[in-house]
Amino acid sequence: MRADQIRRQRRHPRRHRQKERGAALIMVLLALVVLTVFLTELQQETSVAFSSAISARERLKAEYNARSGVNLGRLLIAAEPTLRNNIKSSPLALLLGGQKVPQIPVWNFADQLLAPYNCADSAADFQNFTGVDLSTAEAIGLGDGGGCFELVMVDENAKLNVNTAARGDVISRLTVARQLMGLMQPPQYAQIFQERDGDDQFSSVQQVCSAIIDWADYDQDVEPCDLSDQATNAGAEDNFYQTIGLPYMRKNAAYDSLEELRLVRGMSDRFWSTFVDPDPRDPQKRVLTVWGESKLNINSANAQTLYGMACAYAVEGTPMCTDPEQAQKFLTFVTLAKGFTMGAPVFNKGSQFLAMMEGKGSKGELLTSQGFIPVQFKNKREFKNRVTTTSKIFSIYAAGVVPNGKRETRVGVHAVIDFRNATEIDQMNPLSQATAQQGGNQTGAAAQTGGLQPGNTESADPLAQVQQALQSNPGGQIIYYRVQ
Ligand SMILES: [Ca+2]
Repeated sequence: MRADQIRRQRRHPRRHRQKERGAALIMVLLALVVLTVFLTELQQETSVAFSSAISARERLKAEYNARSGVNLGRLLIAAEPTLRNNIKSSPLALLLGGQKVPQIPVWNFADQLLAPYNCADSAADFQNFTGVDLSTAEAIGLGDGGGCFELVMVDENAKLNVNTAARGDVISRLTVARQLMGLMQPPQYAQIFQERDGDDQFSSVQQVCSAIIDWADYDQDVEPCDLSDQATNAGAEDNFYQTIGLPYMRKNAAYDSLEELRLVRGMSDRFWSTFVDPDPRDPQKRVLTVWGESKLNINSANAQTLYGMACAYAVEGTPMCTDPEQAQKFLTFVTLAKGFTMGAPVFNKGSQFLAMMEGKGSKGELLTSQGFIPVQFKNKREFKNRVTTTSKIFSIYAAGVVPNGKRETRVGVHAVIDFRNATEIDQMNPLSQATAQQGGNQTGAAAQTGGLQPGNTESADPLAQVQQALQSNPGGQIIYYRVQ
């Protein structure tokens, strides 16, 4: 250091020290700024991760609540034959047709009947409504705070099944053609077929009917949807879908889902809301299905489906199928009657429905007293072959709901269950039946409902074991499953 510098330092020692102190302050401030930014970032990231973890947890909970709903719904259907057997020996049987009690539509009351297994709120409602004391029942519901499930069960046999066309035989195709024409041909719907469809094309009733059938049947021949006796072979299927520039072709195989119908020629929003699914929030109102059997359940079908079915087999020029006023009379009568009977089965067999439509019997008289002109049928035997009073395929729409503060997480599950090959609970393992009889109650049968076998199988008769192995799930088979 030079002498004059030392001298200057000695003269102003404080100024030098002050300079150094300022630098430290700036460095501390800088560090604070960096730390604050870092912390804010960290906090934001953590809270985002936390909320997404919470919502994933809630979604999972909701999905499992919905799954519980589906399984309980399956159990309810599986328990229906047991309920029916009990009713047979009660005074109620006289009201429902003596020893031939038709299938009880338990599925219409699924939400109410399964309330004790739902969340605490629903269980409390059930308790207040029925007077049943649930306080002694332990751990049967979803409890408090775990969320609830909402359940709607729909009978797929109550809808007209377009997949019948995929069976490959002429009679099945003709059946679908009849039913579709019965549904769409009445004059009140003519306007729909004069408008442009979803593909900006025009399609007549016959063309739409053919398109729906040709999509599902495996062959390459056009189904003419011509129900007159002079019907002739209409030739090969055209290449409509390619011609109008769509990136797909006719499938020539069964529909996998109802939504697939949207791809078929002639579909428009108006068509959909008139003939397929009038109210997406209420699946009971749906008219068509892809999962049912080829038989329609006349007890659970809605008014419009019954109308289509009756017109499919009525003689040409029937007033109900050509006069909108007559059609309205029928629709109103059926809707009112359904409200009045609260879903209880009305018919024991198809012939009773035919008699009513022909104006015979007490129901027929009631219908004609409303100014309804009786219907004449072309082929009664075929009609009877196409209707049933027992349903085997059901849709379960279950929604799991989990509340969290002001938010609510909701997950929907749509499952279609086929009970055609399901073993009835009463026919399950003969060993457990014997135990149930000894106990004099149904606890043995109830223990079976989960499809589980009792633990002590070692001492069982080998024949019974083989039978056990061959038994199918009493809860039916899932043929369609979709989480929404
Ligand atoms: Ca085809």
